[in-house]
Amino acid sequence: MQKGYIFIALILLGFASANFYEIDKEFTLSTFDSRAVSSWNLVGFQNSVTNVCGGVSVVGGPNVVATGSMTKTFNTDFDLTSINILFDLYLFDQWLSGWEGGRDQQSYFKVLVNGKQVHQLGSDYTRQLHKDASNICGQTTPDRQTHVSIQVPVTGRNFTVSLQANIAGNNPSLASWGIRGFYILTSYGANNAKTVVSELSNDSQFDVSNWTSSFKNAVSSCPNKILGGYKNAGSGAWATRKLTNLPPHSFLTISINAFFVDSIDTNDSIVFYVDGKIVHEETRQYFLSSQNICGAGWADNVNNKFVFQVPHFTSTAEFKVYVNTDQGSDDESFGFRDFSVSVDSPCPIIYEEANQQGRAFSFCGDIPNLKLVGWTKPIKGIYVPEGYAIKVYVDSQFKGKRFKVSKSNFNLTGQEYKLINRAFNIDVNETKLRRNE
Ligand SMILES: *[C@@H]1O[C@H](CO)[C@@H](O)[C@H](O)[C@H]1NC(C)=O
Ligand SMILES: *[C@@H]1O[C@H](CO)[C@@H](O)[C@H](O)[C@H]1NC(C)=O
Ligand SMILES: *[C@@H]1O[C@H](CO)[C@@H](O)[C@H](O)[C@H]1NC(C)=O
Ligand SMILES: *[C@@H]1O[C@H](CO)[C@@H](O)[C@H](O)[C@H]1NC(C)=O
Ligand SMILES: *[C@@H]1O[C@H](CO)[C@@H](O)[C@H](O)[C@H]1NC(C)=O
Ligand SMILES: *[C@@H]1O[C@H](CO)[C@@H](O)[C@H](O)[C@H]1NC(C)=O
Ligand SMILES: [Ca+2]
Ligand SMILES: [Ca+2]
Ligand SMILES: [Ca+2]
Repeated sequence: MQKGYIFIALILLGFASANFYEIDKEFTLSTFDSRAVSSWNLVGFQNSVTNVCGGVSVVGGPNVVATGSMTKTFNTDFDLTSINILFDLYLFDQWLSGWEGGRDQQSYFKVLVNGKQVHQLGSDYTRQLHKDASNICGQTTPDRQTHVSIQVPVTGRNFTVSLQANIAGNNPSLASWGIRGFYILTSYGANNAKTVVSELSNDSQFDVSNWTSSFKNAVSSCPNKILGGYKNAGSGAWATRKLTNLPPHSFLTISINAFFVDSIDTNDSIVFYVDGKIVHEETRQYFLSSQNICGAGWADNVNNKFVFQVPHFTSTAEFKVYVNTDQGSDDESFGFRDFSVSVDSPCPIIYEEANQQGRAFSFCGDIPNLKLVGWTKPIKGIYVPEGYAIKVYVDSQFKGKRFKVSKSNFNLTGQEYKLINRAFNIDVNETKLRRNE
C-alpha cells in the first residue's frame, strides 16, 4: 500500500504537458508539517495541524480536526472548463457507529467548489468492506483510507475548493479526518486523448459480454438499461471489466453513469477500483434531488455521471465496481451504463521488460532518480509521447554529450540501450546486455 502511494506521488512530479496541466500538487512528500498547509484557510483545526499516520504525514487527523474545513482559492492564467480533484482521504476512528449515545447518522465529509457541494461521503461505514480495516492512527479502532477523484465543471480563471466535515460529536480525539496527496489537474492545449472503450449506452445494442459480475450481468431498466440495478446488484455485488491492449499512456480517464436505486442509506457506499486500488468511493448523492424512477417504491438517484482520472501505464487494466451496501437487492441496489475509457499519454514511460512488459514508470520534467522509487534493473523499453523528445545526457548531473530520444522504442538494444540506461544512472554494459542481465 505504502509503496504504491509513493510511486503515484512521484509520477506526477513536475507535471505539465500538452493535454494536462497540474494546477496544484500538495501534501505529497512522505513527511511535512503545518507549514505545508499555510496557504489554506483552516477552520476548526487544533494543535499541530498535521499528524504522522502509518509512517506518512496527513493534514488533519486525530486530535486535530473533527468538524472543520480547509479552503483555498486557485488561480490560473487561462480559461478553465473543468478541473479534476484527486486526493487520499482518511476517516479516523469512531466516525461512525455507536458512540456518544448511538449511531451517528449526521457525519459527512464534503467537497465544495465555489461554494457548491460536489461530493459527499456519509457516515457509518459499517459495511463489509470497512469492517476489516486496520488501525492506522489515533485510537486503536480501525481507520478507513479511501480515495476521492472527481471532475467538476469550472469556468473562469479562478475557483475555490473547500474540504469540510461535519461530525456530530465534534471531538477530534474520537473521530477525525485527514488528507494527503492532493492534486488538481485540468485539460489544457492539444487533446490527444484516445477513446478505447465506449459501451453500455445504446439500449437496442446493450452488449454486456465484456463484463464479469456476481449477478451474471443481469440488466434492468431505469428507465434506460443499466447493468445491475433492481433485484440484481445488492449488498456485496461486484462487476469487473478487463481492458487489454491499451496503447501507451500515462493516464486513464474512466467515466460511468451511476444509478442509486431505492433505499440506499448514507452509511452505504459504492467503491470503484482500478487494478485493485480504490480510485473513488461514492455514497448516494443525497444532496441532489431524487424521485422514484425504477425498482421498488423508494426514490432513486439516477444519471450521476462520474469521471475518474488515474495515473496508469501498463497495457492492461481492470476496472471494478463494488456495491458496499447491506440490504437485499429488492431494497437497495446499484446499476450503471455509459461506460467509457480514454487514455492520455502526456508523459514518457520507461519499462523494465521489452514490449511494454514488467514494471513501468512514468515521469515528466527532469529525469528522475530511479533509486528513490526502488528501480534498479536496466530499462528495456521507453515510450516517448508524439511530438515530444527527451534530452539525454551521457554524464550525470545533466552534463556531457547530449542526444535526443524522440521515438518510442519498446525493445532497446545496442547503443541506445546503453545511453538511455546511463542517462538514468543505471549501469549496463555490453557483457550484461548480451547476457540479458
Ligand atoms: C477571479 O477572477 C475574476 C475574473 O475572472 C477576478 O475579477 C477576481 O478578482 C479573481 N479573484 C481572485 C480571488 O483572484
Ligand atoms: C443503437 O443500436 C441500434 C441497433 O444496432 C442502431 O440501429 C442505432 O443506430 C444505435 N443508436 C445509436 C445512437 O448509436
Ligand atoms: C469485447 O472485447 C472484444 C475483445 O477485446 C472486442 O473485440 C469487442 O468489441 C468488445 N465488445 C464490446 C461490446 O466492447
Ligand atoms: C444504516 O443507516 C440506516 C438508515 O439510517 C439504518 O436504518 C441502519 O441501521 C444503518 N446500519 C447500520 C449497520 O448502522
Ligand atoms: C529485441 O530485439 C532483439 C534484436 O533485434 C531481438 O533479438 C529480440 O528478440 C527482441 N526482443 C523482444 C522481446 O522482442
Ligand atoms: C560489464 O559487466 C560485467 C558483468 O557484470 C563485468 O564483469 C564487467 O567488468 C563490466 N565491464 C565494464 C567495462 O564495466
Ligand atoms: Ca485508529
Ligand atoms: Ca443500507
Ligand atoms: Ca425506486
